[in-house]
Amino acid sequence: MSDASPEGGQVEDDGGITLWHVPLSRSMRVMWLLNELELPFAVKLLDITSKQMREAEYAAIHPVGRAPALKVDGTIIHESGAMIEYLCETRGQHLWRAPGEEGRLGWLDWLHFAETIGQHIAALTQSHLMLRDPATRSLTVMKLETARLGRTLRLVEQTVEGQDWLMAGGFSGVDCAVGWSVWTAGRFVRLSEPLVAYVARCAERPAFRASLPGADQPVLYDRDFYELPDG
Ligand SMILES: N[C@@H](CCC(=O)N[C@@H](CS)C(=O)NCC(=O)O)C(=O)O
Repeated sequence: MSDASPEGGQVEDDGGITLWHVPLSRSMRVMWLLNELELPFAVKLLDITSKQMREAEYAAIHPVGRAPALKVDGTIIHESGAMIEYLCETRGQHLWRAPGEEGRLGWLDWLHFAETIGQHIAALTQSHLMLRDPATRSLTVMKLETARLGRTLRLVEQTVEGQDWLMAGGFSGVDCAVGWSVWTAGRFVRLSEPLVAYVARCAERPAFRASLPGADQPVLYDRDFYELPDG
């Protein structure tokens, strides 16, 4: 489905879809949805552990140096939630809730709630992975962010206790957004039983599996679980 290329960089507008992607990061949300929709797309792999995302070539795509970036319909966009909404709106209406349609407000709420979870994941990723010298980490902040991440998951938990997917009507685009967040949160907090079951349902989907990194790809996370340091 995807045409993976090892480096980020400017692409000509050939009318196709291109995803700039850090394997396992938020860009996986978008890759998962593209795979659910069986859309052809090109992938530009980025290595978050190198300086690549700060260099001029990628700055031409994403001046802030983050992932994902998506070129679609001749425009490059920079927010995974916007990518999910636009792809559903233009190419996957069965996974969307259009304005005026039943469930619209709930769908929109979940799409953005994915980032409420995501901000705590980002803080913990920074502490556990990016700050390599333990002396630069704050245990207080790490504990606080872990507790706050766990708390955000309660909203998902109380929903997926009673139904398989976030929307009562079945799997939709917001499961790609929130599902990635819950799956990744599980690297930092112990997930409750309903959340483990929800993540397992997500991970069983062929499109999810097709979005996992290949063996040789640089990945954001190299452990299944990051314990809080003692103290
Ligand atoms: N809200 C943005 C967040 C993008 C973002 O911060 N992505 C992370 C990877 S998950 C990143 O690029 N981090 C690199 C950095 O912060 O320098 C989205 O969902 O697209």
